Amino acid sequence: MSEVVTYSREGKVGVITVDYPPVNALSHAVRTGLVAALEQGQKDSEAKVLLLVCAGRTFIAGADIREFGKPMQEPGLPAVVEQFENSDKPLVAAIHGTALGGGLETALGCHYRVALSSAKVGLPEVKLGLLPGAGGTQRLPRLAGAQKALEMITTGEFVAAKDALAFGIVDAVDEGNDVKAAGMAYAQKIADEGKPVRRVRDLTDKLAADKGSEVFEQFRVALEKKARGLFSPFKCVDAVEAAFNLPFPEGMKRERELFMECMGSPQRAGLVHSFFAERQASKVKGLPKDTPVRDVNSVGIIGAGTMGGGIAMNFANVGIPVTIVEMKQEALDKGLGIIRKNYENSARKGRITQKQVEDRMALITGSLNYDDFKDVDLVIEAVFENMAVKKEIFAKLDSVCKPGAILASNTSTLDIDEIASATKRPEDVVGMHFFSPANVMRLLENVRGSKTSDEVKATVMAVAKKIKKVGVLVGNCHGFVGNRMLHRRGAEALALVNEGATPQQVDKVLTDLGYPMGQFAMSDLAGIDVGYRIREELRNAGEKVAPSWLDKLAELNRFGQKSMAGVYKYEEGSRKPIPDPEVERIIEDFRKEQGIASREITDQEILERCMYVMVNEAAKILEEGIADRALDIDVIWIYGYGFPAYRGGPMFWADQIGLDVILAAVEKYRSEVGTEHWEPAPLLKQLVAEGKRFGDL
Ligand code: 3H9
Repeated sequence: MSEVVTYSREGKVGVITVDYPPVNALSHAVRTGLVAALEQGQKDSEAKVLLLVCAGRTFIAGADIREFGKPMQEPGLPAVVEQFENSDKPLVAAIHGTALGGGLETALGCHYRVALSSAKVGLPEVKLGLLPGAGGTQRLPRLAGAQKALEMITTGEFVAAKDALAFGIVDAVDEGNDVKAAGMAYAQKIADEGKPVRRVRDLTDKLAADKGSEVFEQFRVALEKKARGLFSPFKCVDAVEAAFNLPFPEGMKRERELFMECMGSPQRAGLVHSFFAERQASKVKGLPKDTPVRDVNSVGIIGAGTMGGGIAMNFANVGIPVTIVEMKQEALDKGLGIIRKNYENSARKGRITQKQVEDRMALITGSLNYDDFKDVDLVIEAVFENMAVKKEIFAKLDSVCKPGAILASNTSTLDIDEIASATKRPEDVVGMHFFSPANVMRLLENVRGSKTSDEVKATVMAVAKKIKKVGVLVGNCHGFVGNRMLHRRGAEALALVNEGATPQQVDKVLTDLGYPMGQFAMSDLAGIDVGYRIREELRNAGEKVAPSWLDKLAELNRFGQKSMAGVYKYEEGSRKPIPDPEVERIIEDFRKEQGIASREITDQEILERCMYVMVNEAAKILEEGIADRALDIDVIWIYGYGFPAYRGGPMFWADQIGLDVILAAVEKYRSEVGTEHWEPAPLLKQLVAEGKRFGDL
């Protein structure tokens, strides 16, 4: 008998229990165990009804993702589910936690389903570049109809138990919290009432109702917009449609073909890498699992600007009280007003209730006095990027905050050690770099200073999880990981335009790669004036900063989206960048002024220069230990800058291109472009010499 799946009998009920932590994934051992336990149940003459239930925190959460990309070992999941459905004895699935992917498909192979009210069900395969491949696309529509099945399968979103009941996916919801008891009670009822087997594959009424419906075409059209560049969502629609057009066995064959197409796609590999990278990033190299974590039950924020306000919302959203300190009442009122407006917008869109708006606002207190930080567990400074100002703030915090309070800076570039030097407790100082808009973007780049204690590092990583962010711990250098790489890409994008490309050509190459926006559209969003001010400050301080056509835009008050004109122009109420001939003229004049002869630039050159320069910089970042692993860099780019998860992050992408190809191009651009940042990273050279990839590090 398998150790991970057991069979036992209680009265008339034969109980099949899966116990395979952490999430009862359908590994080979579980699949084999399920078949063996089912056979035992069939043979057990005392068992009138069979119950499938899981131990631990959840029902089966899906196929074992770790087995993807390896040769499949029999029995495959579709065959296991088929055997369950073929059972002559009624089979009940009792669901708690999450029944996901192959887990829900296994439950759909059972004849009845009961779920705890706290449970959720879903077919999230699409998020891994797949489609449900064990009958989910054929069985779910037979229970829930075309619209619901398409919604669930193309988005991968989970559905709460009570909604699953309304959609016909489960037959009963149990309000208790003991899944075994709920399953036993339901199975007993089936036995007592002598209910027959009820195979989902034989249900036809929902199929008849939706056959030939326009809903499939509508989904395809909507996906063109929503799932730009993605492969599997369209295959999901094809597979669900097959349920309506083909008899069940042929529908299953069609599902299999489409599933295998997805399985072989590079997008599947990228998305599975992203899934594991995200989870791996939370396990910091060199930080023991049992590192003590400090309690963070109250937070202080300095600055009620866009960043400070967004950061405050993250804490209020999870019930943690926040005190925001500003210099002037007017700025404080404005900031609090914006937070309220953001919450009310969410309420209008139905994402939260009006009561939640009030509850969250009640957790946020404004103040003009640093003394109000004296009891808080964590303070996050979110004022503008100026070292002198930050040092002054940290010195004040040092004198006000209680011992053990964590003092964090949201700086996006500045030296954490220098900031920490303004205090007598550098071990409590850390960077917590949120990404704009801070209440939306999932990345939290936590920056360790040279003296930051392990306890503080572990705590800020735990805080990330608590506020539902993806935390990555990185080292201290100018721009840390994300902005240091972005800076290289920005310089290269600018150089490409100087040499003859148009901003829209550069941006299109980046959006074609899958970024939500290009470099110049991003500058317009961030504000052209921001970079201009920084360059001017440097120039005033006597540093040599090359002139740029972006300076000319700023001098013409073309600040970007906020002034309806920047690198692009914008129409009232729209964020869509529109190329502007006026800007082309400004660029052309700039080239003449600088004596630059414009040349034709290919999209391939743009792609290589914008991406390879980042990869080369990332190799230096790894070498310097600023990032611990290539996967940390991937996670930063996916969650902080919208790098397409289906390409697995820039490092995974680079591994697919081939590091030898990238090194050759880096060497070529070093001689052609000549700037210092094209100097090949020694680590890149070493990996190429050893025939290795970033993934091997
Ligand atoms: C599928 O089913 C295909 C079929 O249609 C067809 C087959 C033919 N496999 O997220 P957490 C690990 S595709 C292996 O931190 P949470 C995870 O790596 C699959 N491992 O916890 C982590 O390990 P570690 C469809 C898995 O409570 C640990 O479990 N299913 C799997 O925040 C805890 O995970 C999905 O896509 C897996 N399937 O969230 C579900 N799932 O501790 C994917 C998790 O070593 N999973 N692990 O880092 C999830 O959405 C979340 O993990 C879940 C729990 C909601 C279950």
